[in-house]
Amino acid sequence: MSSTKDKLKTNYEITWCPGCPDFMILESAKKAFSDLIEQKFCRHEDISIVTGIGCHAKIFDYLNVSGIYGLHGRVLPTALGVKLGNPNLSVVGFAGDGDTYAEGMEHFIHAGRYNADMTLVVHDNRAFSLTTGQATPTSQQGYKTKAEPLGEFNIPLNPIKLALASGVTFIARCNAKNIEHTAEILKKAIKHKGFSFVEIMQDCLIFNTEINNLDKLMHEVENKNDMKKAQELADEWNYNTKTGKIPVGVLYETHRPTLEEEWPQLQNLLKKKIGWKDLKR
Ligand SMILES: Cc1ncc(C[n+]2csc(CCOP(=O)(O)OP(=O)(O)O)c2C)c(N)n1
Ligand SMILES: [Mg+2]
Repeated sequence: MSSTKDKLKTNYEITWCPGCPDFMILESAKKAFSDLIEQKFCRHEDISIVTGIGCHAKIFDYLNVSGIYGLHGRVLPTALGVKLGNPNLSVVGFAGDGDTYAEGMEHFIHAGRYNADMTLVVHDNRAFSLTTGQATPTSQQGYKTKAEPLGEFNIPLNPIKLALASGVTFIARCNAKNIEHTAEILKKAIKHKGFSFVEIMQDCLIFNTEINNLDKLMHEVENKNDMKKAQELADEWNYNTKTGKIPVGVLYETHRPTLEEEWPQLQNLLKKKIGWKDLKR
């Protein structure tokens, strides 16, 4: 008999570059989903994923769960549509750094404000990798690409600071290479009631290689409800250097009413349970 985790596999040929940390994120996601199913937090059919377009988005083909393979930059509005259609689902978006912080930036800010009960996982390899490595908002200054042969001039964005400013109620960062830790963080994020954001630091073996292997700078933290501490943690690293300290773990968690709780029609949908059992309450 196959295990819960085996049931999350598909038979598609995996076309990521050999050794890409996307394999590790896939493993973490399978572990997190199977643990949540086994703990009866949700059923296999209650999980719905949405992806963007990019290397990261191929995860859609490799996870045997329902969902929508979306458009570049539009993971969050699509995920929100799924959530509004059936608020009993555990909705998880897998997006790229280009996807989220460039093409989809406006959605990121508003997702924080709305606080719908769903999760965004960003595979942050600090490059538009599928389209051969152009600089994204989290690429370091000086990053030379075919499109920017003189090097990236602009300062990088710090998505953790932006998430804090946008009202995101769960903010975590992890290292793709640490599968166990990433799976634990993903479980916490999915269990969090409200919008959760997981920034996964991911090496790209082909393009922005200069910023790979920052593992030694990383240290694990756990911070809840302390905004000042969260801001200090966000400031520990500016996405521009190979020095400094990079906090990983839950950087901030707080609670405020979700979009579903504020919206009477959604309350009615939740009560109807339309074939799904709401196990969170
Ligand atoms: C609206 C739109 N703009 C641009 C593209 C071209 N495009 C497809 S994938 C991609 C890069 C994706 O980069 P990222 O989101 O960082 O994902 P990665 O490949 O690094 O995982 C781009 C620019 C597109 N498909 N749609
Ligand atoms: Mg990328």
